[in-house]
Amino acid sequence: MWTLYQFPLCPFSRKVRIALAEKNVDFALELEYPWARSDRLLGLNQAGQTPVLAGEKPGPLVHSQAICEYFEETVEKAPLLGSGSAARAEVRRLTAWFDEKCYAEATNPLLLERMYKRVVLRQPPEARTLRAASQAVALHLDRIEALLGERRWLAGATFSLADVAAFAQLSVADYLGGLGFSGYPDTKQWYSAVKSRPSVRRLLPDRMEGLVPPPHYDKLDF
Ligand SMILES: N[C@@H](CCC(=O)N[C@@H](CS)C(=O)NCC(=O)O)C(=O)O
Repeated sequence: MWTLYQFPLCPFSRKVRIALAEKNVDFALELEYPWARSDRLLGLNQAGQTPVLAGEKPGPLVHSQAICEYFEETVEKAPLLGSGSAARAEVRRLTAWFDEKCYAEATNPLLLERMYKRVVLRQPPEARTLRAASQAVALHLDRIEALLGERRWLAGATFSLADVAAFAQLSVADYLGGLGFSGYPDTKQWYSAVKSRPSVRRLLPDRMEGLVPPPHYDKLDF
């Protein structure tokens, strides 16, 4: 059986967990905190990053996009990249947008200030960085609201890896108290639709040790 090395607030591990669950691929979870630099994680991935998927051939598979694309190519059920070159290019563009820009500008600063400083460094968060992260979250919500003005799902008419990647980033911000939907009605409806999927409901009960999410975090009517 596959084992996913991850921690509950790693957005890239969430992306992989949702994609694998959509495709009905079974896997166990093992906890790894990248900052602990464990020999086990470094042995699986020299970069010392999560997620890593191992335990079956051709594992270990490293990097969320490489893992998701491996299963896209090998499991027919629940295609997540869309059909046709143009559709796939759009799914990949938006997936990269959330993986790279949303993570760098919004999720990662929130993780550093509200998770890493609290749980590992035992330091208070910096208000200036939190303000900048919150402005970045709003910019990404603006972008999503605009996309949903034209489409049912982020990349088009069907649920795709772009929705998975966006939800993975935003749900971490949500856990950390950094997400609100005031002024974003279409985004709230989309977030609720993604949250209701069985693949997503499975990961909502997970908790990061030492950090309690807001009460609405795992509720379907939030
Ligand atoms: N692009 C990679 C990013 C993975 C990543 O940045 N993981 C974070 C945890 S959420 C990590 O391991 N950070 C520690 C580090 O970069 O040293 C992917 O999609 O898998």
